[in-house]
Amino acid sequence: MSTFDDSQDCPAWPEAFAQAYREAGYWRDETFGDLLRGAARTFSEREALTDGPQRLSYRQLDLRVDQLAAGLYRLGLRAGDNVVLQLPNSTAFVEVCFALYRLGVRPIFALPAHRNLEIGRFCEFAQARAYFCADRDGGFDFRAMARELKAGNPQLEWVLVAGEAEEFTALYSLYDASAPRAFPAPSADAVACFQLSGGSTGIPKLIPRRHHEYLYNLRASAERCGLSEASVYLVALPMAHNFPMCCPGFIGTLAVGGRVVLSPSPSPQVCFELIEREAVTHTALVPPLALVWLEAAQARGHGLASLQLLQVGGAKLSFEAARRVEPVLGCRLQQVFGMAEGLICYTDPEDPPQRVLHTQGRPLSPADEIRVVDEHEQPVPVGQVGQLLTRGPYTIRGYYRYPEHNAQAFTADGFYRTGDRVQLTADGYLMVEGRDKDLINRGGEKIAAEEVENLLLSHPAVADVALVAMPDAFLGERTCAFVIPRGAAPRAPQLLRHLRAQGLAAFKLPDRFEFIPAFPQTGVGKVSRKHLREAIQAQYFGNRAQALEATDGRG
Ligand code: OOB
Repeated sequence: MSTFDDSQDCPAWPEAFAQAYREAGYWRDETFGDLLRGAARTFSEREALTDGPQRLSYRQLDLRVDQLAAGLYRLGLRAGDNVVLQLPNSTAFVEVCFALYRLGVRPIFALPAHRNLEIGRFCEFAQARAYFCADRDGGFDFRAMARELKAGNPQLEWVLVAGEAEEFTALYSLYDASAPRAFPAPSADAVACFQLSGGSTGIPKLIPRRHHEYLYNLRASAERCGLSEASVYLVALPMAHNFPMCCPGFIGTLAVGGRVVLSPSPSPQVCFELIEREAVTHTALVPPLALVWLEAAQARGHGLASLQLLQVGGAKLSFEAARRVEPVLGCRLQQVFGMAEGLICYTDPEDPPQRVLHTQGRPLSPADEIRVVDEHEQPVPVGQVGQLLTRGPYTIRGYYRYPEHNAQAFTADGFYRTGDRVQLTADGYLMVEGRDKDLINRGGEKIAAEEVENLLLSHPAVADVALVAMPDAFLGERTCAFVIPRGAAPRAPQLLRHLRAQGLAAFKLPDRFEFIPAFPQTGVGKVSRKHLREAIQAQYFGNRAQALEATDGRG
């Protein structure tokens, strides 16, 4: 067993908790590598993965993962190394992911939308030794970006490309069929991978997920969602995200011997055809996509016969949309309120409509501890709204290499301050009512206001800026940047060009700019984001007088 020590950089659970979670059977002595090996033994010739015309059985997948792990080992990757993985939904993603797990090499799961700025920060912060990317995807050439990344990151030794590699290393050239190899296996309590936290201000908040706890997360989720060997799970969202990966996601499906169908796009045009052709039973979406699917199904006049359960989460699903899922798509709805840091809440497929339509579910584990607290962190009575704190067998105790932030993000006794405002019902279900943290949730994609503000501030024509959420019927929230110009007001396209030039992911570009002479202030002289939000809301709904009043600088 590998003895790589990660306890310095990745805060772990205190021993008493670890022991209790092991004794209760939540944590087992199992790694992701073991999961696939076990599944290959049990489900051998059953189909594990469907990716367009390519179909792989459990046995084939396991073998290819071994071959790739051997090639990556020969290349020089070792247990405890960090790498950045940015691949579209594809067989390559699954194979790279499990090959790394077998070696104890730790992938940082970047999203396909991330660009130079984000990827560069991950590489630098985690001292990544390798970057895995596609050749091109969605009209973007990842090799061109990799060139820039390499120039800025001397520790980045390898760029591994799925597809046409140009001067880099082709992933397919690494599959080593010569002889099976044994590697020192990582231990079950080692860090398996890093998920990303919604917001970052410059220092990425990497979420260390360990083999045993993340496996508990996905196995318990598979059970809660009723997955079995007969299930067919469609990966419509980007598979790097915690939701389609482990809640229960594609790995939860593989754990129970089901079949995973990969979609290159979440659009109904692509997904409906796949669902019908492959008899898909389960899938997961964010609310804006659920709306698009509802429209598309309504337009064609019938639902999706094979689909049993549609999971929707990542942002709040409106009651109006929730209500339409069952009649229009012909499947059950499951609301999912989760976070990459850990806690996941699900409504149950058998719950009465009252719960499925109005709540965001109840925690996955009987060992999940929930506190709903006021501004002094005192518990509020049931039925009142407060901030959600949580602790449990799959909720992290700290971010990677970020002690200053951990001191704020976690209580002294290890509860994670989620920043979400919730209300707990008498029967233990949560209703998400809003948010304390300075994060904008654009249809499930999270944007840290401060990150975008800092980049805008580096433009010479920007004296000050505040990014706030504006309500949006489709995405839930969009972003509006209130800018105090320096001299003559710049034009929005100039500022967008400035942001793009710095390599910011497109989903973080402000949807709207407002130029104002001064910010409204709070009682103590801070920028009143509340007033700005109200101003843009009023303006959006046509009440210009009120908007101007709120932004005239006196607030
Ligand atoms: C999921 O994970 P993240 O890490 O991208 O974002 C977590 C945050 C939560 O703290 C909350 O603010 C928001 O996203 N959120 C929801 C929600 N689900 C997540 N807000 C309202 N209603 C919901 N149903 O987004 C995630 C992780 C695992 C499963 C599902 C989603």
